[in-house]
Amino acid sequence: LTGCTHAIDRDEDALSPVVGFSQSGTESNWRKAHTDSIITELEKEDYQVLYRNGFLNQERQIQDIRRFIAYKVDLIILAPLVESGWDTVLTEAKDAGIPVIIVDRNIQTSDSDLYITHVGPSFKAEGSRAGLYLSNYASQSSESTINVLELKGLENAASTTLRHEGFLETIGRDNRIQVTQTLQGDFIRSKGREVIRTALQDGTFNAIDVLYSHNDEMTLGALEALKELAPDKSDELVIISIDGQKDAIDLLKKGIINCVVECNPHVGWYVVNAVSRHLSGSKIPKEIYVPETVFSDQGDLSMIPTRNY
Ligand code: GYE
Repeated sequence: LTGCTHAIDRDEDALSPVVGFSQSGTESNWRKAHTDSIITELEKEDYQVLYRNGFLNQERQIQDIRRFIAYKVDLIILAPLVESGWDTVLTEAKDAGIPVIIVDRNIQTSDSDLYITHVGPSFKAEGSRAGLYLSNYASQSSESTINVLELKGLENAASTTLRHEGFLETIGRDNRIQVTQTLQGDFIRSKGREVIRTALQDGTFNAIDVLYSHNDEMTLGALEALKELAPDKSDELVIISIDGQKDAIDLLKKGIINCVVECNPHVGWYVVNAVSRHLSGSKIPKEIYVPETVFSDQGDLSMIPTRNY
């Protein structure tokens, strides 16, 4: 199989099972930590891993899955870029008798038998945790309105839709909090920087009190734009971010970011556990959530474990 970092010659009688892993991309340190965690834990358990990077392109991921099917892997792990559009290729995997485990973002499908389980965060809970930080903040504030700019991740990605839903549900308890502006940053730092720069230039950013950003990369981009065009604004702005990359935690410690909702990339152990249990014939739950927490200026920042991503 060409292009795999872990390419091997397929020996059908080999004892260790072969797992094909289609990752959506390499857009953030979070994503790289997620990839490393899965590959490291699989290899620890002697699985042979075929890794493919989808370069943020669903068509490429579909082709990668087809390669895995042609190669007759024992199991496929898919970290899907977007929610929909997987039915055809997953039906091909099913017809070939190859089980599929979804990791990170969820998929939407008409046939839930097309995958064994989903292993990843509860994105809705992450959105609620972000909203909870803000409604607690609001309860201590005497402002009559709190205007939020929501910087969203990629459209049609579960981590975007559910982080949005969970947040809205939670802030709805306090009608002073309103999302007055929504921008799309696709989870990419440069895109976050561009859209915030435009909002600063056209003046729409002036009325914003809170930045709720769906990931750290976009938050870092937004902060670059603020530094360039409105250096004082970031002091008064409440900034809520998601992931927990090292750079964001450092800015939380400096008092620039107020809250970082953790999204846990260290899912490898959970994924391998699901793979092994499935391959040994055990039934596994359809949804496996990984543990996550929240870091904020309301907590003890010295307790945050050292970040390696
Ligand atoms: O938050 C972000 C990455 O889907 C959980 O994707 C993932 C998100 C993560 O681009 O950094």
